[in-house]
Amino acid sequence: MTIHDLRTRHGDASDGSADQVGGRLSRVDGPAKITGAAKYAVEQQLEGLAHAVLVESTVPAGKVRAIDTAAAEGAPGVLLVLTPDTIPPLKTASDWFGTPPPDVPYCPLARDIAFSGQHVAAVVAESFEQAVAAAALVKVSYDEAPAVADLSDPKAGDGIAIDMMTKEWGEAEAAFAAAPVRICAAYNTPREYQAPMEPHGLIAAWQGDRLTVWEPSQWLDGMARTYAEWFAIPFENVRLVSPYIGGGFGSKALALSHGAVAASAAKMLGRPVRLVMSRPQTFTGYGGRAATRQTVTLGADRDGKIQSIVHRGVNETSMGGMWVEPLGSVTSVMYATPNFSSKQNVVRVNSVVPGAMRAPGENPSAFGIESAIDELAYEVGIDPLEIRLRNYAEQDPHARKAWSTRQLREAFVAGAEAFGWARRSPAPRSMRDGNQLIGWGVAAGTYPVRRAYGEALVRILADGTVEVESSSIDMGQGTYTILAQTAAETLGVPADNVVVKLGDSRFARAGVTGGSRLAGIMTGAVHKAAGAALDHLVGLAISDPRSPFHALQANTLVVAGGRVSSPRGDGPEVSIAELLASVGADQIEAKGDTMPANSTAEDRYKAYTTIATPLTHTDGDYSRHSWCAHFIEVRVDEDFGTVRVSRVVSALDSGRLYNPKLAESQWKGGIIMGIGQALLEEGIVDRRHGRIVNNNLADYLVPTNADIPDIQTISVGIPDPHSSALGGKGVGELAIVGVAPAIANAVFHATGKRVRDLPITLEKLI
Ligand code: MCN
Ligand code: MOS
Repeated sequence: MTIHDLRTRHGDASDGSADQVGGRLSRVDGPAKITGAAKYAVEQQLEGLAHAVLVESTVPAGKVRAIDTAAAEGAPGVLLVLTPDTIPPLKTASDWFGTPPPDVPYCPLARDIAFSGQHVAAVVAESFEQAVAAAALVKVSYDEAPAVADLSDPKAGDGIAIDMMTKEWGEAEAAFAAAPVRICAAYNTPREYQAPMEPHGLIAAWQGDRLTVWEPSQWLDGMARTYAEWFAIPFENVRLVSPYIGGGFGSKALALSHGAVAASAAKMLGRPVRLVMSRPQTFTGYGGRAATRQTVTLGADRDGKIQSIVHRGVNETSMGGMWVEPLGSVTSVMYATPNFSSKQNVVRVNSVVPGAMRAPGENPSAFGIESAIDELAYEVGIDPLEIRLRNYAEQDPHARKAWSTRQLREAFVAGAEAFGWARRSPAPRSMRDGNQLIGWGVAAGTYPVRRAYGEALVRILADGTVEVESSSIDMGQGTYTILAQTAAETLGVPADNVVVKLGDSRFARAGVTGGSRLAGIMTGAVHKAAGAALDHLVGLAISDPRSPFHALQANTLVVAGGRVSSPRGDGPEVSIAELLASVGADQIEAKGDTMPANSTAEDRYKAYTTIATPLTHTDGDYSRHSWCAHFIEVRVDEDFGTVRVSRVVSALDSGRLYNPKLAESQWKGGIIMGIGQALLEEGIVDRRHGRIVNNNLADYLVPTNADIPDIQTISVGIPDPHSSALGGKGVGELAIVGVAPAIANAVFHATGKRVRDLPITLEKLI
C-alpha cells in the first residue's frame, strides 16, 4: 500500500482550500502511520540480515586495558566481535561545515575513554537476542582516570572563552553600576534529552563499493557525505533511505559512531547488518541539550526602562568535542537597551558531546532573560506584560537593522486578551482556588529565520497525477503535506492527486532539516519546480499541433482542479491526462531549486552536504525572526508543592502559515516540550561513575496527556517576503522558546518563590 492508496480527502470540511497553501489539509502520511503501513528505516526486511549490539564503557574516563571476547565469540549465533583492535580503521570525515578533515584514521570504538557509555565493542549475531546475550559476555577492563562529572563538579573550572559568542555595545558594566534599579541572578538548566519515540538505529548493506543505509535522518545528504568519507568511496556510492522518522528533535542530523560500527560490520561480513540502540544507549550514544548556567544582570530606571544587560553564560561540552549552546541569542535581540554585553564559556566534562535539541541556544537563553525581566517587573512594581512593551525593540538592537516583520506586540495584545490577563491580580500569592495557589506568568520567545537551499523534482504523470521528489524529510512536522499543497496549488490539481516522495538521497537534494528552515526552503523549491512543469504543460498544449488547444492560438491556459481550459472559457476543456495523451507525452518532469542561478556543481554539493550557507538571518537590510508570547496559568498545591499547568494561551508570529492545522500542531508540540522542560526533565548524573541515572523513559520524565491542559494558539503572523519564497517564517522550534520562563514566572506569581534552576520540582518550592 502506498500513502496515496491510503489517502482520503481529509481537509477540514469547513475549509475549502485544503488543496492550496494555507489550507488545513490533514497529514497525508497520517493514515499510513495509523495503520502501520508506514515502514520506518530499520523495519526493512532484508535477506541475510545480521544484528549488532553495542558494548559501552562503564567508566567515565581512562583507558581500555583489555577486552576479553572469548566467551562472546563462542556464544550461539555470534558472527563477529568488534573491538578497537579488530575493526578496520576508517578515514576521519569532515565536520558539518565541510572543513577538510585531518588525514588521520578514525576508529568508532574507543580505547581512550572520555565518557561513560562510550562504544568500546560490538557483537554481531544471527539474531538480535543472541547478540544481546553475547554482548553481555564481553569483558572489558579499564585503567580508570579521574573524571569531571558535570558543571557543578569542583574540578570543572571556568572553561574556555568562546570569543565568537561575545556581543557587546555601549558600556554595559558602567551603565549597570550607575542604574537606579539592579537585578542580578543566576539561571540553570540541566541536561535534557530529545527522547524521540523511535530510537536511533540503522541497517547498512553493501553491494561492492556501494553502501545503502536505511537510517532515520534529518539530513540524508550530509549523512551520506560522512559515510562516503569514512569509507573513502564516492559520495554518489552512498544511498541513505529515511522515509519516516519517529521524531528527531535535533538528534538525527548527523552520522554517528554507531552507524560507522554497523556499516563496518556489514562490510566485514558481506551481509546487511541492523543496529538499534537500546533506550539507555540513547542517553549516551549522542548528546542531548547541554546543561547551562547563566548570570543575567539588568540595570534599569525606576520606570522599568532597561539601561544595561550584562550576560554571562556557560555550557558543558565533552572532553574531545565542542558544542556551543548560544546562550546570548535571545538576550541580544529581545529588548531595546543602550548598553549590552554577553559572553560565553564552555566547560569540558566527561560526557558525550552535547547536541542540538529543539531551539538549541534560544531555549535556555530565553529562560535567563525572560525570567530576569520578570524579576525586574516585580522590583519596579510594573506589570510583567507592560514592562515587556516598555522595552520593546523597534529594530534588531544587535544587528541594528529593521525587522523583516515582528508581530510581537500583536502577540502580546492578542494573547493577553484571549487569556484574560487584565484580570490578573499583581501580588504574588494573591490568587487561589481552595488550597491551590494560582499563578499567571508571561514570557516571550523568538527563533531566527534560517535560510538555505533546496531542490525538488515535479513529475506530471500520464494519468494526470503528480509526483514530487526531494531528499528532504518528514519527522512529523508535515513536510509531505505542505509540499503536496504547494504542488497542488501551483499546478492547479487536487492535493489528493499529488504523491510526495521524501527521504531518499537519490532524489533531488536538500540540506539539513534543522533550525526550522525546511518548510520555507522546500515550499520555495517545489513552487519553482511545479511552476516549471506547468509552463512545460501549457507550452505543449499551446504549441503541439495534436493538442486540442492548438487551434485557439492562446498564449496561456488555465489549469484548475486537474483540468485544462482557455482563460476565456471559449475552447475545449480536458483533463491533464487527456491533454498528455493527445500530444503523446507520457510524463512531464521539471526540477526547481532555490540556489542562485550561477551556482556551480561544487556550490551545490556544499549547499546540500554542509551547513556552511552564505545566508544569515540578518543579510541585507533586515533581521528575520519568528516571535511568540506565552501566557500560562499554573496551580500549585499549597500543601504538597506540586505544580500543574492549567491553561496556556500562546500567540505566535511565524509569518504566513503554509498549513495552519500543522503549524498549530507544531506549536503545541513545542509548548508541550516546554512544559516538560519546566517541570519534569533532567538528566541526573551519578557523580561516582559519570552515568545518567535516569536513562530510560520511566525515570526521565516527559509530559503525558495528563500533564497537558488545553492549549490555545493564536497566529498573529503576516506574510514576510524577506524570509521565504511564500512568505512563511519558522514554526518547528519557535514555540518551545519562552515556555519554561513563562511557567517559572507563573510559579513565582503563585507562590512568591523564584525558581531559577530547572526543572521546577516540588522540593525547590519549600
Ligand atoms: N509550517 C507552516 N507554516 C510555516 C512554517 C512551517 O505551516 N510558515 C508547518 C509545516 O507543517 C512544516 C512545519 O510547520 O512542515 C515545520 O516547518 P519548519 O518550521 O520549517 O521546520 P522544519 O520543517 O525545518 O522542521 C524541523 C524542526 C526542528 S529544527 C525540530 S528540532 C523539530 C521540529 O521541527 N523536531 C520535530 N518539529 C518536530 N516535530 C515532530 N513531530 N518531530 C520532531 O522531531
Ligand atoms: Mo532542530 S534542534 O534544529 O533539528
